[in-house]
Amino acid sequence: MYPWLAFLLTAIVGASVTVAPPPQAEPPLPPQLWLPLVSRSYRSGPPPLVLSALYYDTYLANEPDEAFQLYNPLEWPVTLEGWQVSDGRRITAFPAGINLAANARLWCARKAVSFTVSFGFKPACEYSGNSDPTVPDLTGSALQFANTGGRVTLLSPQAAYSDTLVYEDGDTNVPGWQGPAVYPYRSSTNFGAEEQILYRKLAQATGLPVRRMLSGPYGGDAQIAALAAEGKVDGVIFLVDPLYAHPHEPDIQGLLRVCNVYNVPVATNEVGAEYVLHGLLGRLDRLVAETDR
Ligand SMILES: [Ca+2]
Ligand SMILES: [Ca+2]
Repeated sequence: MYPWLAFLLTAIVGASVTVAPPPQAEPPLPPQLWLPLVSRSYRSGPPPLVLSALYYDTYLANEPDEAFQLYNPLEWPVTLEGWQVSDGRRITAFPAGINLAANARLWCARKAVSFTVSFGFKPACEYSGNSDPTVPDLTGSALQFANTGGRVTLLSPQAAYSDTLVYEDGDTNVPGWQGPAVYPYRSSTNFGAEEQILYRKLAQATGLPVRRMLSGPYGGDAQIAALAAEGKVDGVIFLVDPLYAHPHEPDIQGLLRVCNVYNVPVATNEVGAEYVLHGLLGRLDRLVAETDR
Protein backbone atom coordinates (compact mmCIF):
# COMPACT_ATOMS: atom_id res chain seq x y z
CA MET A 1 0.00 0.00 0.00
CA TYR A 2 1.31 3.42 -0.87
CA PRO A 3 2.17 5.33 2.32
CA TRP A 4 0.75 8.61 1.05
CA LEU A 5 -2.47 6.91 0.16
CA ALA A 6 -2.74 5.36 3.58
CA PHE A 7 -2.19 8.78 5.03
CA LEU A 8 -5.01 10.21 2.99
CA LEU A 9 -7.26 7.53 4.27
CA THR A 10 -6.90 8.19 7.93
CA ALA A 11 -10.38 9.59 7.94
CA ILE A 12 -13.35 9.58 5.74
CA VAL A 13 -15.83 12.14 4.74
CA GLY A 14 -18.14 9.47 3.43
CA ALA A 15 -19.12 11.08 0.18
CA SER A 16 -18.73 8.83 -2.79
CA VAL A 17 -19.44 8.78 -6.46
CA THR A 18 -19.43 5.84 -8.79
CA VAL A 19 -19.07 6.22 -12.48
CA ALA A 20 -20.24 4.01 -15.30
CA PRO A 21 -19.59 0.28 -15.63
CA PRO A 22 -17.24 -1.37 -18.13
CA PRO A 23 -18.26 -3.53 -21.09
CA GLN A 24 -19.90 -6.83 -20.23
CA ALA A 25 -20.48 -9.98 -22.18
CA GLU A 26 -24.13 -9.71 -21.24
CA PRO A 27 -26.22 -6.58 -21.55
CA PRO A 28 -25.85 -4.46 -18.43
CA LEU A 29 -28.84 -4.69 -16.15
CA PRO A 30 -29.77 -1.36 -14.70
CA PRO A 31 -30.36 -1.39 -11.00
CA GLN A 32 -33.55 -0.49 -9.31
CA LEU A 33 -35.20 2.41 -10.89
CA TRP A 34 -37.23 5.14 -9.53
CA LEU A 35 -35.25 5.50 -6.56
CA PRO A 36 -31.69 6.05 -7.23
CA LEU A 37 -30.16 4.76 -10.38
CA VAL A 38 -26.75 3.29 -10.72
CA SER A 39 -23.74 3.70 -12.78
CA ARG A 40 -23.96 2.64 -16.37
CA SER A 41 -21.64 1.70 -19.15
CA TYR A 42 -20.80 4.59 -21.41
CA ARG A 43 -17.92 2.72 -22.95
CA SER A 44 -20.02 0.13 -24.68
CA GLY A 45 -23.61 -0.71 -25.32
CA PRO A 46 -26.51 1.61 -26.01
CA PRO A 47 -26.98 5.12 -24.65
CA PRO A 48 -28.29 4.98 -21.08
CA LEU A 49 -31.79 6.27 -21.73
CA VAL A 50 -34.19 5.96 -18.83
CA LEU A 51 -37.90 5.63 -18.23
CA SER A 52 -38.43 8.85 -16.35
CA ALA A 53 -42.20 8.80 -15.78
CA LEU A 54 -45.27 6.61 -16.10
CA TYR A 55 -48.94 7.60 -16.18
CA TYR A 56 -50.68 4.25 -15.81
CA ASP A 57 -53.89 4.93 -13.86
CA THR A 58 -55.53 7.79 -15.68
CA TYR A 59 -58.72 9.74 -15.29
CA LEU A 60 -60.29 9.29 -18.72
CA ALA A 61 -62.60 6.32 -19.36
CA ASN A 62 -60.71 3.33 -20.80
CA GLU A 63 -57.52 5.29 -20.16
CA PRO A 64 -56.50 6.29 -23.70
CA ASP A 65 -54.20 8.93 -22.18
CA GLU A 66 -51.85 6.40 -20.57
CA ALA A 67 -48.27 7.43 -21.29
CA PHE A 68 -44.64 6.90 -20.50
CA GLN A 69 -41.79 9.38 -20.57
CA LEU A 70 -38.20 8.83 -21.70
CA TYR A 71 -35.22 10.87 -20.55
CA ASN A 72 -31.86 11.29 -22.23
CA PRO A 73 -29.25 12.13 -19.55
CA LEU A 74 -26.47 12.48 -22.12
CA GLU A 75 -25.01 15.68 -23.49
CA TRP A 76 -25.82 14.72 -27.05
CA PRO A 77 -29.02 13.71 -28.85
CA VAL A 78 -30.04 10.10 -29.35
CA THR A 79 -32.04 8.79 -32.26
CA LEU A 80 -34.82 6.55 -31.01
CA GLU A 81 -35.21 4.47 -34.14
CA GLY A 82 -35.41 0.82 -33.13
CA TRP A 83 -35.75 1.46 -29.39
CA GLN A 84 -38.54 -0.63 -27.88
CA VAL A 85 -40.84 -0.36 -24.91
CA SER A 86 -42.65 -3.34 -23.41
CA ASP A 87 -45.36 -3.77 -20.78
CA GLY A 88 -44.28 -7.35 -20.22
CA ARG A 89 -46.74 -8.81 -22.73
CA ARG A 90 -46.74 -6.39 -25.63
CA ILE A 91 -43.93 -4.51 -27.27
CA THR A 92 -43.84 -1.36 -29.35
CA ALA A 93 -40.96 0.16 -31.31
CA PHE A 94 -39.86 3.62 -32.35
CA PRO A 95 -39.81 4.39 -36.07
CA ALA A 96 -37.19 6.51 -37.78
CA GLY A 97 -37.38 10.24 -37.32
CA ILE A 98 -37.87 10.63 -33.57
CA ASN A 99 -34.89 12.02 -31.72
CA LEU A 100 -34.40 12.71 -28.04
CA ALA A 101 -32.35 15.86 -27.57
CA ALA A 102 -29.55 16.14 -25.02
CA ASN A 103 -30.87 16.26 -21.45
CA ALA A 104 -34.41 16.18 -22.83
CA ARG A 105 -37.52 14.20 -22.03
CA LEU A 106 -40.39 13.14 -24.24
CA TRP A 107 -43.82 11.72 -23.59
CA CYS A 108 -45.25 8.90 -25.65
CA ALA A 109 -48.98 8.29 -25.20
CA ARG A 110 -51.44 5.55 -25.94
CA LYS A 111 -53.57 8.02 -27.91
CA ALA A 112 -52.16 11.44 -28.66
CA VAL A 113 -55.50 13.27 -28.75
CA SER A 114 -56.50 11.96 -25.33
CA PHE A 115 -53.10 12.75 -23.84
CA THR A 116 -53.43 16.29 -25.19
CA VAL A 117 -56.79 16.63 -23.42
CA SER A 118 -55.27 15.53 -20.13
CA PHE A 119 -51.91 17.28 -20.28
CA GLY A 120 -52.58 20.37 -22.37
CA PHE A 121 -49.81 19.62 -24.83
CA LYS A 122 -49.15 16.98 -27.46
CA PRO A 123 -46.95 13.99 -26.81
CA ALA A 124 -43.95 13.32 -29.03
CA CYS A 125 -45.39 10.00 -30.16
CA GLU A 126 -48.32 7.63 -29.74
CA TYR A 127 -48.46 3.83 -29.65
CA SER A 128 -52.08 2.76 -30.16
CA GLY A 129 -53.09 3.72 -33.64
CA ASN A 130 -53.02 7.12 -35.27
CA SER A 131 -55.32 9.45 -33.36
CA ASP A 132 -53.38 12.57 -34.35
CA PRO A 133 -51.73 12.70 -37.78
CA THR A 134 -49.25 15.28 -36.56
CA VAL A 135 -47.91 12.93 -33.88
CA PRO A 136 -45.65 10.07 -35.06
CA ASP A 137 -46.87 6.53 -34.39
CA LEU A 138 -44.88 3.70 -32.90
CA THR A 139 -45.11 0.25 -34.47
CA GLY A 140 -46.00 -3.08 -32.88
CA SER A 141 -48.61 -3.79 -30.24
CA ALA A 142 -50.46 -1.19 -28.20
CA LEU A 143 -49.18 -1.24 -24.64
CA GLN A 144 -51.57 -1.31 -21.69
CA PHE A 145 -50.53 -0.56 -18.16
CA ALA A 146 -52.63 -2.41 -15.59
CA ASN A 147 -53.82 -0.22 -12.75
CA THR A 148 -53.20 -2.98 -10.22
CA GLY A 149 -49.54 -3.22 -11.13
CA GLY A 150 -47.15 -4.23 -13.84
CA ARG A 151 -43.96 -3.15 -15.44
CA VAL A 152 -42.42 -1.14 -18.22
CA THR A 153 -39.19 -2.09 -19.89
CA LEU A 154 -37.05 0.00 -22.19
CA LEU A 155 -34.90 -1.91 -24.66
CA SER A 156 -32.23 -0.65 -26.97
CA PRO A 157 -32.30 -1.45 -30.70
CA GLN A 158 -29.99 -4.36 -29.86
CA ALA A 159 -32.66 -5.57 -27.40
CA ALA A 160 -30.43 -4.80 -24.43
CA TYR A 161 -32.23 -3.80 -21.26
CA SER A 162 -31.81 -0.10 -20.73
CA ASP A 163 -34.31 0.46 -17.97
CA THR A 164 -37.14 -1.23 -16.13
CA LEU A 165 -39.86 0.00 -13.83
CA VAL A 166 -42.02 -2.31 -11.69
CA TYR A 167 -45.00 -0.76 -9.97
CA GLU A 168 -47.60 -1.90 -7.45
CA ASP A 169 -48.18 -5.67 -7.64
CA GLY A 170 -45.99 -6.18 -10.72
CA ASP A 171 -43.53 -9.10 -10.65
CA THR A 172 -40.26 -7.73 -9.33
CA ASN A 173 -38.31 -10.77 -10.50
CA VAL A 174 -37.63 -9.34 -13.95
CA PRO A 175 -34.42 -8.31 -15.71
CA GLY A 176 -33.29 -4.84 -14.90
CA TRP A 177 -35.10 -4.50 -11.61
CA GLN A 178 -34.02 -4.93 -8.01
CA GLY A 179 -35.89 -4.28 -4.83
CA PRO A 180 -39.55 -3.70 -4.09
CA ALA A 181 -42.04 -2.33 -6.58
CA VAL A 182 -42.88 1.36 -6.69
CA TYR A 183 -46.19 2.48 -5.29
CA PRO A 184 -48.06 5.72 -5.80
CA TYR A 185 -48.33 8.15 -2.94
CA ARG A 186 -51.07 7.22 -0.51
CA SER A 187 -51.30 9.42 2.53
CA SER A 188 -54.74 8.18 3.46
CA THR A 189 -57.61 6.11 2.14
CA ASN A 190 -59.02 9.30 0.66
CA PHE A 191 -55.98 9.82 -1.53
CA GLY A 192 -56.19 7.38 -4.40
CA ALA A 193 -53.70 6.21 -6.97
CA GLU A 194 -55.72 7.46 -9.91
CA GLU A 195 -54.17 10.32 -11.87
CA GLN A 196 -50.85 10.06 -10.11
CA ILE A 197 -47.75 10.04 -12.29
CA LEU A 198 -44.75 8.05 -11.15
CA TYR A 199 -41.71 10.24 -11.73
CA ARG A 200 -38.15 9.12 -11.50
CA LYS A 201 -36.16 10.71 -8.74
CA LEU A 202 -33.20 12.73 -10.03
CA ALA A 203 -30.27 14.28 -8.23
CA GLN A 204 -31.11 17.84 -7.27
CA ALA A 205 -27.65 19.17 -8.07
CA THR A 206 -27.21 17.65 -11.52
CA GLY A 207 -30.63 16.56 -12.72
CA LEU A 208 -29.12 13.16 -13.41
CA PRO A 209 -30.44 9.84 -12.23
CA VAL A 210 -28.19 8.85 -9.39
CA ARG A 211 -27.93 5.93 -7.04
CA ARG A 212 -26.87 6.94 -3.60
CA MET A 213 -24.78 4.59 -1.57
CA LEU A 214 -24.80 4.30 2.18
CA SER A 215 -22.42 6.56 4.01
CA GLY A 216 -19.01 5.13 4.82
CA PRO A 217 -19.64 4.04 8.41
CA TYR A 218 -22.77 2.20 7.28
CA GLY A 219 -21.06 0.21 4.56
CA GLY A 220 -21.08 2.49 1.53
CA ASP A 221 -17.45 1.63 0.80
CA ALA A 222 -18.36 -2.07 0.82
CA GLN A 223 -21.18 -1.43 -1.63
CA ILE A 224 -18.84 0.39 -3.99
CA ALA A 225 -16.17 -2.27 -3.60
CA ALA A 226 -18.71 -4.90 -4.61
CA LEU A 227 -19.58 -2.93 -7.75
CA ALA A 228 -15.89 -2.59 -8.58
CA ALA A 229 -15.34 -6.32 -8.10
CA GLU A 230 -18.28 -7.09 -10.38
CA GLY A 231 -16.95 -4.81 -13.10
CA LYS A 232 -19.87 -2.41 -12.79
CA VAL A 233 -17.96 0.83 -12.38
CA ASP A 234 -15.49 2.65 -14.60
CA GLY A 235 -14.04 4.69 -11.78
CA VAL A 236 -14.37 5.39 -8.08
CA ILE A 237 -14.17 8.74 -6.34
CA PHE A 238 -14.14 8.44 -2.58
CA LEU A 239 -13.31 11.73 -0.92
CA VAL A 240 -11.63 11.37 2.41
CA ASP A 241 -10.69 13.78 5.14
CA PRO A 242 -6.95 13.26 5.74
CA LEU A 243 -6.81 15.28 8.96
CA TYR A 244 -8.93 13.09 11.18
CA ALA A 245 -8.73 9.43 12.04
CA HIS A 246 -11.81 7.40 11.40
CA PRO A 247 -12.78 4.05 12.94
CA HIS A 248 -13.68 2.38 9.66
CA GLU A 249 -10.43 3.20 7.92
CA PRO A 250 -9.75 -0.53 7.30
CA ASP A 251 -12.93 -0.66 5.24
CA ILE A 252 -11.62 2.06 3.00
CA GLN A 253 -8.37 0.19 2.62
CA GLY A 254 -10.52 -2.72 1.46
CA LEU A 255 -12.19 -0.57 -1.17
CA LEU A 256 -8.83 0.66 -2.45
CA ARG A 257 -7.51 -2.86 -2.53
CA VAL A 258 -10.45 -4.04 -4.63
CA CYS A 259 -9.99 -1.11 -7.02
CA ASN A 260 -6.32 -1.99 -7.37
CA VAL A 261 -7.03 -5.68 -7.89
CA TYR A 262 -9.49 -4.91 -10.68
CA ASN A 263 -7.55 -1.95 -12.05
CA VAL A 264 -10.37 0.51 -11.47
CA PRO A 265 -9.31 4.18 -11.46
CA VAL A 266 -9.80 5.57 -7.96
CA ALA A 267 -9.43 9.04 -6.47
CA THR A 268 -9.62 10.11 -2.85
CA ASN A 269 -9.19 13.87 -3.20
CA GLU A 270 -10.61 16.62 -5.42
CA VAL A 271 -7.74 16.98 -7.86
CA GLY A 272 -7.47 13.23 -8.24
CA ALA A 273 -11.21 13.11 -8.85
CA GLU A 274 -10.88 15.75 -11.53
CA TYR A 275 -8.19 13.72 -13.28
CA VAL A 276 -10.21 10.54 -13.10
CA LEU A 277 -13.27 12.29 -14.54
CA HIS A 278 -11.23 13.92 -17.31
CA GLY A 279 -9.79 10.52 -18.16
CA LEU A 280 -13.20 8.88 -18.26
CA LEU A 281 -14.64 11.70 -20.34
CA GLY A 282 -11.75 11.43 -22.77
CA ARG A 283 -12.41 7.73 -23.11
CA LEU A 284 -16.10 8.50 -23.61
CA ASP A 285 -15.33 11.07 -26.30
CA ARG A 286 -13.22 8.54 -28.16
CA LEU A 287 -16.06 6.02 -27.95
CA VAL A 288 -18.53 8.53 -29.34
CA ALA A 289 -16.13 9.42 -32.15
CA GLU A 290 -15.74 5.74 -33.02
CA THR A 291 -19.51 5.21 -32.88
CA ASP A 292 -20.11 8.14 -35.21
CA ARG A 293 -17.77 6.85 -37.84
CA1 LIG B 1 -54.12 1.72 -16.78
CA1 LIG C 1 -50.26 9.84 -35.07
